[in-house]
Amino acid sequence: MSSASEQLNQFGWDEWFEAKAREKVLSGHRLARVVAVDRDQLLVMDGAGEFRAKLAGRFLYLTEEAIDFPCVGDWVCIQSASSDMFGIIHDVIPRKSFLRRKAAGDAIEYQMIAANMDVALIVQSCHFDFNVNRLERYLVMVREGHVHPVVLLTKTDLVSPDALQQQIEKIRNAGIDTEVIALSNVTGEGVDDVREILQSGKTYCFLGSSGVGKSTLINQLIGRHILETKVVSGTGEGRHTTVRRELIMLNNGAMLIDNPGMREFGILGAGEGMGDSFADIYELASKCKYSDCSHSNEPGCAVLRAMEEGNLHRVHYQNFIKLRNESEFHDLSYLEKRNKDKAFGRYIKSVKKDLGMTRK
Ligand SMILES: Nc1nc2c(ncn2[C@@H]2O[C@H](COP(=O)(O)OP(=O)(O)OP(=O)(O)O)[C@@H](O)[C@H]2O)c(=O)[nH]1
Ligand SMILES: [Mg+2]
Ligand SMILES: [Zn+2]
Repeated sequence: MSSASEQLNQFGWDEWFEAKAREKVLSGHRLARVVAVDRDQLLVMDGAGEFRAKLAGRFLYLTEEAIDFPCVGDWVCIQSASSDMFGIIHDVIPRKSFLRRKAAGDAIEYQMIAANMDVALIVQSCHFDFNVNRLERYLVMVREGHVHPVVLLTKTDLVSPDALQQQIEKIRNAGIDTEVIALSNVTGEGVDDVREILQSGKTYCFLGSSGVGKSTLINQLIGRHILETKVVSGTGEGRHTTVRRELIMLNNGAMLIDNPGMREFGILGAGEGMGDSFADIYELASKCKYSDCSHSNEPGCAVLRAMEEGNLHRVHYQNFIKLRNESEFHDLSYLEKRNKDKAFGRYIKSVKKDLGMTRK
């Protein structure tokens, strides 16, 4: 390996990439790793530091698939004169591993989450967010991308040791033998166990629903409050605190990527994965007057009635609504479909009216 690439080892560069890069890197180009992507601007880093870069016109012209554009964690070939404001990215080095999800919509199109990750930390809160089906689907996605999974169960301070034990048993009973670390960002219990798995030169990606404590944990690992976190409101409007992915380097040399909570998690079918935690609510929902009842204010809503009559706990209900709003239920394609249906309905109505077909 050349001395220039040796400098890159600290960022995860190794013989594998070296072999792949041989034909790609032209003289006058250098290698850098993508730290963040902001529309057409990228932040990259190499041994000399961080700098901004843009895609070369030829690369833009030749690249058709969304997944072939550089994402966080990618290695890219850059041409940069020291006086230039922006480096120019000419190529992306093949990916050793990747995390991707299905883009919203019916077409099978993927969106990159991050590239060249060593470990995916799949985060679930053991307080209401816990769901084995969803965990399994994350595991499928992670393994498919050749990334090593570790499961983190957060907020152990909010459940009894028995409840936590039962959740771990559920995971094992489902045949999942992945390492599980239980932790609380409040008491600090388990945080050192996470710290222990973080190795210099390796890259770790945090995945999981909004509000489970990903950014809070990363702040603890950094030892400084650099990521924004937010108090989860009772009803949780599904506004995400983390909106941007960025590669962060820890003092010990490990690299981390925070992620916005997954709203429309592509590998899930609509509503799948929520079933076992909220079977009682689905049972009630089947008795609502309207089949598309949102259980928020509709007349004849069996869920709201059960709550008024004291047969359904308000906190359980609120968690259902919160998770549902965050889940693929309310992803773009779903909203789009619904709005289109509504718009079409209005159109039909207006046509009927014009034709004098509406009954008084
Ligand atoms: N009780 C308790 N609260 C926690 C714990 N970890 C995080 N929280 C709280 O949960 C809320 C959400 O935490 P975040 O770190 O913003 O969650 P996130 O996973 O980054 O959420 P997004 O950025 O929206 O994906 C904050 O109010 C945290 O203080 C924990 O272990 N126990
Ligand atoms: Mg966050
Ligand atoms: Zn209802």
